[in-house]
Amino acid sequence: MKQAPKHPVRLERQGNVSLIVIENPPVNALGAAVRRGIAAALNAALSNDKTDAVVIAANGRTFPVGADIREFDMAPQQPSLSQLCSLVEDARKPVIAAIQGTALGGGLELAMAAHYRIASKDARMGLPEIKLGTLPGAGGTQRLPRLIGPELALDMMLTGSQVSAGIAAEMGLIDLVTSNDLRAEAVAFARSVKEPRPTSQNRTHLSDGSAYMATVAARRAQVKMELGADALAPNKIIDCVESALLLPVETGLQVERSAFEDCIASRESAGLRHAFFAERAAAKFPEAAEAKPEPVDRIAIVGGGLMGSGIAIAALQSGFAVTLVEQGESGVNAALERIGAFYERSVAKGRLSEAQGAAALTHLQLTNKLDGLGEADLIIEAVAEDFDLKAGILSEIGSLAKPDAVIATNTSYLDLAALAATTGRAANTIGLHFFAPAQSNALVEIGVHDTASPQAVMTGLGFVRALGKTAVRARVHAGFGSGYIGNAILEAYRHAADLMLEDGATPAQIDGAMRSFGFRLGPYQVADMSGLDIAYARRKSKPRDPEARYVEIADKMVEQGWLGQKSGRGYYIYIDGQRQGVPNGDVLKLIAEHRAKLGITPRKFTDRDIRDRILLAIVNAGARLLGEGVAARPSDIDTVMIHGFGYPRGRGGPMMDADATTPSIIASRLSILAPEEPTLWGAAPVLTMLAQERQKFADLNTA
Ligand code: 3H9
Repeated sequence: MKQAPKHPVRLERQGNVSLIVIENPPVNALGAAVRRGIAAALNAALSNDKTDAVVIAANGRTFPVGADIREFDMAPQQPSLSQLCSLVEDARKPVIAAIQGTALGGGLELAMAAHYRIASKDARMGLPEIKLGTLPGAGGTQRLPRLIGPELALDMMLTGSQVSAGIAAEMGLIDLVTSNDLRAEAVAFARSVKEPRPTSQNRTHLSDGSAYMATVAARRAQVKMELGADALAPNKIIDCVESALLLPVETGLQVERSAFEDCIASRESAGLRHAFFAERAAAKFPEAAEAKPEPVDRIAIVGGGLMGSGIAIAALQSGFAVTLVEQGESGVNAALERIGAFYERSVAKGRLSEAQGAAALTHLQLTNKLDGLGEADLIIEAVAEDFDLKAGILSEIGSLAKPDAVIATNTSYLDLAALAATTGRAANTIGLHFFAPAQSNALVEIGVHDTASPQAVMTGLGFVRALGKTAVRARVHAGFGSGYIGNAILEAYRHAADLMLEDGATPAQIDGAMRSFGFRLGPYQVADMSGLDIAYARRKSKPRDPEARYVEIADKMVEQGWLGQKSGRGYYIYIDGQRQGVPNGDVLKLIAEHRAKLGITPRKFTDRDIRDRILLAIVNAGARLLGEGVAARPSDIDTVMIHGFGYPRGRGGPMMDADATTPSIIASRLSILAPEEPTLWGAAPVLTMLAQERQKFADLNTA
């Protein structure tokens, strides 16, 4: 974020109304200088005899979106946001908040402390603190239930979701919604009100104490059941809302303050805040200094399999016109069926109206001819992972695309630079590595090879962001690892798991250990879901590392036709097409025979051993990617793992976890394991360097 301006708050006058105008781009976060500025301006306005009312407004795209999150780890500075809100509420002249954009967190709390609220028609508001592992700490838990009642207040705070100005007005949160000039309307409104109206004195929703307590009790039971009694922020939010009824407001604010501090001090909040900034750092590509994204309206996708269809759906959902090219009539029909099924499911589940589903499909053009490619601004090749096949298609795309079109390949492990060369316009060609299922997975790695132009890279980035997905830049150069960040880490993860499988653990035990760590699924559940044949084909197409221990269990399973969910049988058995499997006894037999053949006496791994080994493997692979320059920052690896693989967000990602353990302890644990399998456990040079220098991965992060 840019340096805060020196004077981020101005006091203006329009006749008998004083305007406190906040200007702290880009999002008017309420940092210390802003809080001091608002307090000083308020005092000045209140002591000015010519002022009868005060409007708090903001310049730029939005009313404040909250406290400045970066200050949470710093020493507190006066006035706190809570103190500032009390100052506003206690003002003896009416204070009106004029809201545009998104009033979030502390921004909405400031507005709730004002006596009246007026909002632009397209404004939105919410209290998203729970997404950062904390709660509204500037009076929000005390004022919101007073304004809209406990039920709706708990809904907003426990989900962190936003409501529109119109809905907020219906709830009683907003006094007036306007389509006219907000500032002028706020000044007129200020002139029309005579008295302050402190929110803390509003008892409308507190009068029926037993109904209030029944709501609180029901929510407490629900949170306990769904999230557990030790889910910190949700349970504390409920405690605070209960205090709003039971305690005088000053005491309620103290309860809230201490709950907020407990939450901020938690590991989970630190992880969630790290993840927030990591995502934003990942969006900063060095190419931005040299180029801007070109507009993309029409895209074409060549290959309508699972991946190509998923990309098409993601693009249609974001309003792009899509041409999808498949082979022959049967290919076209299969792709149409796949995409149609998605829209049918979405309509059936109420996510889309029938009209929306039908409208999206009107932007889809399915064809078995490549000649429509000439109109596309961006062409994505998404055919099977076979170099010759991809090279052939890419060279055709290169000859048909318009001169300034960007060409992308969805390859995940083939040589990106070599594929780019086949188009005859390597500079315009990049990698767009979507993760399955592409319609819903939030991550896309942008593959940048040596000769890719900044223009093409930035256009790819613009497209990914327009899909609402998180982009991470991967510097893909020949000869290094698997190319992309996600694949390299997944390989190390799976290798660590497979070694334990061969040496004594069971698939269910490994999966269970990783679920208890916070992954939604363990590695063997994921393998069953993705299809064992896909990884098999990849293994067979790649040269083997003669130094590495090769675990043949998965190959033997594929050779028996056990392909995972799609064949009803993999590491688990799926009875009657069910998604939840039961352990496959035949696999356990196969593993036992395999161990006996190799002369391996099975040994015990505790869940902790399993988690430790897998995390060590992930962190070491991450450190290697940093050394090779594939990943630019440790936080990019965290972002890939959270979005691409479901690493628990509250932990902030593996590199943040590694910092909590410290790189030197990680390096010494690796040195103990290294003799077992040097290719996996040999410490990456970056890790060794950090351990020697007593540094952390965070020291390598750049904004
Ligand atoms: C809170 O309020 C606690 C209080 O209850 C109690 C206090 C005592 N602080 O996302 P973008 C930066 S907790 C600091 O790319 P968009 C962001 O890092 C807070 N910085 O834009 C980025 O910087 P850079 C509750 C912030 O248009 C730049 O602004 N509020 C903050 O895609 C642009 O952000 C929230 O949790 C912040 N609060 O989305 C809201 N917010 O340019 C968090 C943003 O250097 N923010 N930045 O990369 C958001 O959800 C999105 O940023 C928002 C805009 C929707 C506002």
